[in-house]
Amino acid sequence: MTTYQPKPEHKFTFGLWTVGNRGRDPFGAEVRGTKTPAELVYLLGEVGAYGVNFHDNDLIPIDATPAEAETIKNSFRKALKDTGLVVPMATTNLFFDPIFKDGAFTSNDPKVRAYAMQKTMNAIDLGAEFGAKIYDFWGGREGVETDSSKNPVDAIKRNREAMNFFCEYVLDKKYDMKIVLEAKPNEPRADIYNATTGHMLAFIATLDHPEMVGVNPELAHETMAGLNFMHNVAQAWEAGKLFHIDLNDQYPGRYDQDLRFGSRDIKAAFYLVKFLEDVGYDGSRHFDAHAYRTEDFEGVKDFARGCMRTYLMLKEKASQFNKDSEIQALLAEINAVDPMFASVTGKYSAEKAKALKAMNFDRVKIASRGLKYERLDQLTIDLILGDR
Ligand code: GCO
Ligand code: MN
Ligand code: MN
Repeated sequence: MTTYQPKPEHKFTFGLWTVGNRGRDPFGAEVRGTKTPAELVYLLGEVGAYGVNFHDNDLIPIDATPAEAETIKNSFRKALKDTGLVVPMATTNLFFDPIFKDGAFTSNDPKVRAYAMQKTMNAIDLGAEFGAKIYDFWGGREGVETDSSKNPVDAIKRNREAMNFFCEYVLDKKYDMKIVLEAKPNEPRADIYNATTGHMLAFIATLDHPEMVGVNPELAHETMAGLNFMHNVAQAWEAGKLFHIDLNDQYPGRYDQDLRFGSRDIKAAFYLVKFLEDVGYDGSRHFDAHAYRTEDFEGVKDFARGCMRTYLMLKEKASQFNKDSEIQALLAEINAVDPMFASVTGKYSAEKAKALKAMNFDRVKIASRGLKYERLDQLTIDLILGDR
């Protein structure tokens, strides 16, 4: 246990809604009691987390009076001070209250859209008050059950108008804050707009302040859509848009499971951690998951510790992979550079095109070479399972 001790530099964060999750599901009631935000901060301090994130209403109930809100904020602030935890990210709950049953910014009702804007501005203020530098938008209700009800182009335009409005609001208020967009294909709506991280990247390019907006890819969400999460993260990173990440685990083709990080597909988790560590991603590693419904609050701590421990074990495996001479020799062979082709590829020129067209390729001979990926993959498995 001691070797894989989480430290602030690892930037492990949890949401109040994750460790505070009471285990309710569509078929059963809560199995755990309620803890106050301050109590959850102490719990996170005990397990060694770096930060805590919240939705406006995780901290302050939607119908709290200003005086009640002050009292809650004061005990939360004290808990942060006592534990040294920080608040790197905040977000708005735009899905729980019945008013959002047909969406928030994409609702067909202008009153609902205006209320969602007002609620979000107040929530941005609350996030800024606690030092959040990342503001997350997960549009869980921004979708439909029936396409008779809404034009998807209108939905895109409404979403865009809202995001442009909030960028200007953040600039106007001079908050040191970036916005992240979190995609999910479905659940709770039958279909959610901007269903994947790739959609979000394309959408961001159409905003008035694209430089202020990045993505918050979530492992479970992309896996629900049957996609390779690490590839999507890599594309976001390459585009300079990986500002945040939601880690958990998930079986493909199922409802949203929010399993403990690394508990389902350990190999996919390995490639993901290796990617994040190799490129030097320095944002939060946010675990957007929750403990099994079988657990009490001791089990919640086991869950939280497990997420971080698995991440750190995989981080060590990733560095072992990078130092493994047999694996590296294979990679060097696979990636060997041939100077003969370097001169005719790359950026286009008429001369290169001419030279390339004149070349002779022994197609059959080139294709007959075995690539040793079976050996490479088994070495990776050996390493993950501890036999290297
Ligand atoms: C989900 C989402 C949420 C968001 C959270 C922050 O599937 O429920 O992942 O947990 O991340 O609401 O916006
Ligand atoms: Mn999720
Ligand atoms: Mn999430």
